[in-house]
Amino acid sequence: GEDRVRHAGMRRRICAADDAAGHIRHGMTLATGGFTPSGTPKAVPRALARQMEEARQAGMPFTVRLFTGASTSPELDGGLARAHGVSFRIPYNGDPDMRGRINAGETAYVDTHLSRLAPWVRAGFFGKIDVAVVEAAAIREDGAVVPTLSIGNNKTWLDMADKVIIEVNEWHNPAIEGLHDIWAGDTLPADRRELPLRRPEDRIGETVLHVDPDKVAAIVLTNEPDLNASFRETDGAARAISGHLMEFFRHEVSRGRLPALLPPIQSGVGNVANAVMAGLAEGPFDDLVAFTEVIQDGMLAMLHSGKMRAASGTAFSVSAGASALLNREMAAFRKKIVLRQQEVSNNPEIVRRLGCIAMNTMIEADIYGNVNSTRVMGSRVQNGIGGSGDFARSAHVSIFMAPSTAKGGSISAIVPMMAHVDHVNQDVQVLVTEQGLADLRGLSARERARLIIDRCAHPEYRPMLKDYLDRAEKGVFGGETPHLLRESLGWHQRFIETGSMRA
Ligand code: 0RQ
Repeated sequence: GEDRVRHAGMRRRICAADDAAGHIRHGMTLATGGFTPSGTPKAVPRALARQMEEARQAGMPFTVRLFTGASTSPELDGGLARAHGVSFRIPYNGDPDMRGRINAGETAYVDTHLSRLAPWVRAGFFGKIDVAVVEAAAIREDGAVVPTLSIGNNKTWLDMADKVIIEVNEWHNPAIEGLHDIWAGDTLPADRRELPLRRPEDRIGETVLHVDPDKVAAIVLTNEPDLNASFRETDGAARAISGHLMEFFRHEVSRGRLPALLPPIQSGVGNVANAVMAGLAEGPFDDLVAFTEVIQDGMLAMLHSGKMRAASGTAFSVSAGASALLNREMAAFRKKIVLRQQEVSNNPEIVRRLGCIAMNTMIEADIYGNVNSTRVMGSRVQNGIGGSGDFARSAHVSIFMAPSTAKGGSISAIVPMMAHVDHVNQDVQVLVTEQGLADLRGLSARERARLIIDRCAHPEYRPMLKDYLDRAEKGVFGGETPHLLRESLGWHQRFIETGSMRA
């Protein structure tokens, strides 16, 4: 353990997790590492949750404002939420307990584009950061910090926090040093230069993070893997979505609209995204590259087999098995993978320059091709927009996908009008469900509606959608994007009242 902390001054800060957590007090702003469970600090959040719970039992208030990279772990988001310890949360959450607190109105939630948080914090939009807690694989003699399996916003947290706590996790293969690329040019707009990144594998910065040793209040030694995600078995709908997408790519290449060496791909996480990676692994395209946010099992397998040449991201989201493989073969993976801070991994300037193909999962789309990624029935937040907006708007081709129904068929993922919008139709070129694929490029609103209903809607809901569109087109206010405003949100209301969108 201690040999991983090679800076003499910082070595003197080694202490127990409970003592480290003692630096965090009621009302403070806490900024942590973690982007998915990868790189999420472990011992200090556990200790903090205990201390919050004890305070609560004693009738003392103990809440923090929590800033992270994105989602974290059941111990950090979950543990603090269960202790009623979070008054404010930004920028993304995937934990069910935290989601419960947010939806109950107990935790104020700001759901924002992941590439924007660090620059906005540096600009002072959200006040000061009191304490940062990040994970490292080692601290070098020169005090430089070797990150673990995510970068997220850690550079900005180390730069901006008054006090820093570092968990040094011995579990990681020392060969991890060199995996990361930390760009130093994270300036405010007036001094900002172009990001000199032309290929996903380009390295434009340093392999380590820096921190003022005087700010380091505590170092905690750990030795444990991340609480890895477990993927569900790929189901039929996900496989069908992947099949439609592969056919679309082959067709686009044969028409000369996409190069045979596909542009860098971005892929969201989850069951459907994993099926798409499996489709690509078996498909005809070689030398794939990814410019994405999260590198998950499917991508790692392609990097391992050579099907994918290189990948850029800000974090891994891998199963326990893939995480063990990654750790074991880190020296080889390090040559093909670059982890960056999230304002670079998700940077719209680079996404536009590279011409990425963005593939994200949605909750629902409306017949005109607007997409809701975040709010169930318009009001209950699921996770957050995450990086989908960073990529979707700037991508060469932006694709959204989902099964055509949810909750056993009682919900149609294609609705007349959405109760919440994350991605406007201008940022949605292709929609895919297990039913089929709708290529919306160059289509008017009325044309998009016909195509989405025919290709993407579930057969059970298709007649209802056609009926809505027919009547809307004939309506007195028909217009270019025909709607019947009294009915347009009626499907959601019906679900709330009856438990089903079926008429
Ligand atoms: O509910 O958990 O109660 O079963 O939403 O849906 O089908 O498990 O799919 O895990 O891929 O999540 C859009 C939420 C999809 C995710 C979303 C219910 C469904 C289930 C989860 P249960 P699934 P996924 C770039 C990518 C935004 C961020 C982003 C997401 C639960 O992909 O958060 O794009 N995206 N990041 O039953 C009611 C509907 C529903 C619905 C699904 N129409 N109505 N409930 N659900 N559709 C950044 C990264 O790479 C991270």
